[in-house]
Amino acid sequence: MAETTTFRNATQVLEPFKGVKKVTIEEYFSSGHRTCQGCESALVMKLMVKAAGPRTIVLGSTGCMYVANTTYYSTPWVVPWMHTQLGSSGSAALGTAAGLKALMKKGKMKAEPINVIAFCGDGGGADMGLGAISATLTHKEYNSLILLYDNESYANTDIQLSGSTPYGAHTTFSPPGSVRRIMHTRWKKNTAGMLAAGHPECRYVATVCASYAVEMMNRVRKALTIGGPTFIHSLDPCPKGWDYDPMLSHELGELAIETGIFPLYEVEDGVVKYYGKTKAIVDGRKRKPVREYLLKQGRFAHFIEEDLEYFQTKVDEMWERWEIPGVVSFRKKLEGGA
Ligand SMILES: Cc1ncc(C[n+]2csc(CCOP(=O)(O)OP(=O)(O)O)c2C)c(N)n1
Ligand code: SF4
Ligand SMILES: [Mg+2]
Repeated sequence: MAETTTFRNATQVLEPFKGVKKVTIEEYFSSGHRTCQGCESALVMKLMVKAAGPRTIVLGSTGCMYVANTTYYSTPWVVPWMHTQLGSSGSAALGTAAGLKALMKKGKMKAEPINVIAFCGDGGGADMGLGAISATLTHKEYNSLILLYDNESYANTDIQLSGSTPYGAHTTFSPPGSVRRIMHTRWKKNTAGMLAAGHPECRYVATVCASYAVEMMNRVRKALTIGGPTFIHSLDPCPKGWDYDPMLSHELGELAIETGIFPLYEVEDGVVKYYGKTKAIVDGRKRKPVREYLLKQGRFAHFIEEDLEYFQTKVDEMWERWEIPGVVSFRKKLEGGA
């Protein structure tokens, strides 16, 4: 069989949606799941696969988006889907992309571009599966998207803290006590920045939030169109783990961006581009105080004034002292100082 462009890394051409009215109506993640009311990660699944379209294979590592989406004999996935082990989203993406390419090359299946998306949670991606994701991002000959849905805990096993859990949050591994109030003292891992900086041949890394649905879907479309392995990090409010009324999910996503806690950006061929409300901040709009975001969530209910101030100082540092604000955490030298 003659070689076609498919074997040279052809991808589907997925033009960006030009506004919400242009978004396609078909759903590929529909009813049949049992995630919590207000679960943003479920919305991320729905938008992710809506953006990708029907010629897509979804692979998902263990976590809420596996367990709550696969009740016996019931599934919300309209496209082919497979579960993979907790730390394996990277390996599953690479293996599937390579397998498809080999089958098409041997003429065992029709040669056409098929999207391969592997998702993982923060536990499965930012912690346990980081090595496999890193390996996949170096294999530029295979097209795949790894999407990390970050609900900031190991949620499925009852909200244990992960490397992505914010400073001071109350989780089952960090309950505030009367002797020690703040049990989790580490700052959140900068996963997207780390993966972008560490994989110079990966053509596309982006951060997204489903509170900005069209912008989010367009980043998924770009990641699938550009070619090679790509990575998207999505911040997902989780009513159960973050302890808030489910009706606040959308608002909390917005506040995470408006306070500057979770910057929205894309790194395309090594060039950083901020977008949405984050771009407005970079262009001079004042960031909202972090307390507006933190105090809406029960996981920070034990915070006293000094904790809020510490959190604010750390976010200020991200914007004022990081070499690339909100993206790369190398510190700029202070004028006249160290
Ligand atoms: C190797 C391995 N260790 C532990 C588990 C138990 N386990 C299942 S889901 C899960 C939590 C995963 O957290 P995350 O990736 O953040 O996804 P979430 O549950 O938050 O959606 C854990 C620890 C497992 N399935 N496999
Ligand atoms: S625990 Fe959080 S991530 Fe898991 S299903 Fe519920 S809201 Fe979604
Ligand atoms: Mg998680």
